[in-house]
Amino acid sequence: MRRTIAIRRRLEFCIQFLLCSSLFMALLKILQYPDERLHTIAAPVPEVTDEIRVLVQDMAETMYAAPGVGLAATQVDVHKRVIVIDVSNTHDQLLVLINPEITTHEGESDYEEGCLSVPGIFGKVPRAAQITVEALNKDGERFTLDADGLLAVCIQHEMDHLLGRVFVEYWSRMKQSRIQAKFRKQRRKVM
Ligand code: K1U
Ligand code: ZN
Repeated sequence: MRRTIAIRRRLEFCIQFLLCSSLFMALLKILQYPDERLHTIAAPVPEVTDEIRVLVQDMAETMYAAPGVGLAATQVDVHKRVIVIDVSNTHDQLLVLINPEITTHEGESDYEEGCLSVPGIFGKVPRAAQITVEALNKDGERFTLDADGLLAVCIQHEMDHLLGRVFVEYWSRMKQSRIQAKFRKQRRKVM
């Protein structure tokens, strides 16, 4: 009997914990191409406030849940220069870039890219292979990062989002029209 009560209490604790953590977890809606709002140019963040830190937290949770390796604020309909990235397999290397600027770039890279706003579409885009980026972290401190490989490509992809540019827009008009038609058809089916 005592064992049953103990198990019940433990179960109640677990349910309460799950309820509380989901109450504080905010998964944001990711805009889907060809949504016009993806073409909005994001504004610089004048000051890294608690409101920005909440946005960063929500964006990180949304990115991990998607799952993805990056997310720009533009994709969640917030038009501020904020990016989250984690290219690690362990999901414990969150990189926050606020007001990012690329200061140097070198070489050429042709990674296969994906986008949470254009699900199921993958392809190459011309990108620099190595970059140096300057940004603010979530505490408002300025830092400089040298990046290559997937991280460099991901930073460039997310910075394009902040400029209202989606990766498929590097491709031919015909290819873009086909992708747009596919997504419009999918949306009609859902509605
Ligand atoms: O911006 C986005 O929509 C996120 C995008 C970032 C990106 C990926 C690859 C090259 C350039 C930019 C994604 O995360 S797409 C999903 C993805 O790549 C992925 C998903 C699960 C595990 C590993 C990767
Ligand atoms: Zn994207």
